[in-house]
Amino acid sequence: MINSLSEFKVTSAKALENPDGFWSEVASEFHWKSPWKQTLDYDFSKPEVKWFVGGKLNITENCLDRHLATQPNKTAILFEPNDPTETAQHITYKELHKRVCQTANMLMANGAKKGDRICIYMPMVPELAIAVLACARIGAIHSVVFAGFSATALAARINDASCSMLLTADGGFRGAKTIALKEIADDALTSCSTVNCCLVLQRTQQEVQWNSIDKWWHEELEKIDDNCPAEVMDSEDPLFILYTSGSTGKPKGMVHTCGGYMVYTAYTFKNVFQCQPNDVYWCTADIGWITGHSYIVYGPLANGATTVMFEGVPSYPAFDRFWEVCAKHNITHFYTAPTAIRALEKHPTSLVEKHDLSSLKVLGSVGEPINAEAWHWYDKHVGKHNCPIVDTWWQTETGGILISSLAGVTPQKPTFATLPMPGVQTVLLNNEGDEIEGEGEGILAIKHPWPSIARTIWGDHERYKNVYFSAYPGYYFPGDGALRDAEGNFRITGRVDDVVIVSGHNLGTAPIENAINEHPNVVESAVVGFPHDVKGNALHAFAIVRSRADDNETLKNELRALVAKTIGPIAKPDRIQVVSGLPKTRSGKIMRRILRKLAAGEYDQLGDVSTLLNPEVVEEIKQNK
Ligand code: 7RM
Repeated sequence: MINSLSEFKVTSAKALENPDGFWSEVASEFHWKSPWKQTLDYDFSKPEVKWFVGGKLNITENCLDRHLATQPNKTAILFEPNDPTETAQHITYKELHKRVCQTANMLMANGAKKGDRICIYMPMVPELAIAVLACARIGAIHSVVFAGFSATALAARINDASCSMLLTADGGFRGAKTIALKEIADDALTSCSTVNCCLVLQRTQQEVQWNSIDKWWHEELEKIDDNCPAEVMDSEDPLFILYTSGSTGKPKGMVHTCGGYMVYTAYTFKNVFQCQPNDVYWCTADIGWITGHSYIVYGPLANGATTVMFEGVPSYPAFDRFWEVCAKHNITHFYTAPTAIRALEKHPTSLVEKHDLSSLKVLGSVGEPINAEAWHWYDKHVGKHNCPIVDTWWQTETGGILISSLAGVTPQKPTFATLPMPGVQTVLLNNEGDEIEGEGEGILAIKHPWPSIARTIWGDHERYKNVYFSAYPGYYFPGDGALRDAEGNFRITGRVDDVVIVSGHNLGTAPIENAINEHPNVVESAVVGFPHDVKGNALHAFAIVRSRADDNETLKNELRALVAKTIGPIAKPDRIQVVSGLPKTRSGKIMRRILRKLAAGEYDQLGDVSTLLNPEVVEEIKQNK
């Protein structure tokens, strides 16, 4: 663990000078079934990246078996249920190991084998983490789909990866609501021919329909023993697929591999959060997102930490639930998203003050740029000016944190993610693709691979190349803009492509437009983000319709319902505006830049609209808002 600023500087310099030597030293701390022959083999022009080539391992031995000798009775997963009156569960490393092995055997008994894709559509209960690890144990590739997604979105992801199995639950508790997961899954499976087994966990006990491929999880487990040797995996064998939205309607199945992902998530967890042996670490994300994969499951467990899994929401039963849970479990590390902070900031600070937060040592932020107001509120009311805040910048594609301060070790700067991790070579580019030196603002790019970079997009390597390696040859292009101060600290300014971060959820505007266009009365649509004080960004949809009614409320409701059904409720636009045309270039490309300014009400910053094919629509859009 890096313990001082000078050690950080020395480590970063060493990693820059000799990346292979640096990462091979980091990787040697893990349990490998056989050593790698070459540390790194890469060519960004292909693109191809391989780490720890020829090495054999199983990530679950590093997350579980390794700790059995030293700390079998330490809590691995601390589960806090949605309902605060339901008892929390402390699952020890020994018990977790046993349950993962048993579940792995259950998967195999139902036909799963190495290389199969298994879709996981589950609530935030321990069995979700166990299922993820059970897949990894047997070398099946997990594809977790967030339990807030619709049947259509679930089916698209199952079909894209040709999953042979689905793991789900009867339902899920989320605040005052229950979500009928099995019903949604049934709906999805009517269009998924590759799935031949569906294992159903009992969580809510609600009534469910039963199909020939369905089996109850608890009944299957009864017949299963808990001896399950870990499958031998190659470093570069896929560990999981996780979908993220892109600028076309089709989600991108990012593929992460076993060796590099393990080394990098474990290394960054250790150094960014600086967790000590008796600490209790809580990341409030859902395992359905990369943050949950890397920093609820794999990173903390690889370090033998205690990781909290929370089933509920920040507002249930009241807006002090986060603080109540912090006090109840003596949380030392609290990692959440700016959107949650902004939502909680709206409520009286007495809700924070009524709980004893003195156990807190480190706070974290992830998912979008944290604005100054939220940063200071977090620092003052939650951290009592006594906890370093790590603002961690990274992506589904990067697997782990690339830019962040190290808690209490390197300096923090409000609204800045600060410095890259050792071994991460971040640069700023101008529009021509030239590197900007020193202070400046531009496009963020990375010029050397780190171990957990996604290796491909499932089934579409060409798209992987086009999206991440073509805009600026020789660099990985994340799609974010950034500015850099004189000390080298980065502040991420936001997306430079058509992805909008709404409440920390990465939403592609294209699939939302596709959903809206499904409506028989819609001719064309464009969706853009605009700044929102709680969600960070919200969506504004512009729609051209065939026939205009005096009152468009019915249409707008239908469009929102269509989006909710196709993508999920989080993608519903806050505003829908019926327009007679969309501003377009002469070649017919929608000028989203102008729509973004219009949605933000920044009429004086539209720039020159005279080159448009139809400048008159800009005036119309301004008038009828
Ligand atoms: C981890 C995660 C990725 C996008 C990324 C950024 C934005 C994430 C920060 C941030 C500013 C941060 N993965 N983003 N973290 N922007 N500061 N600390 O969120 O794939 O879902 O989203 O999120 O735009 O490209 S993600």
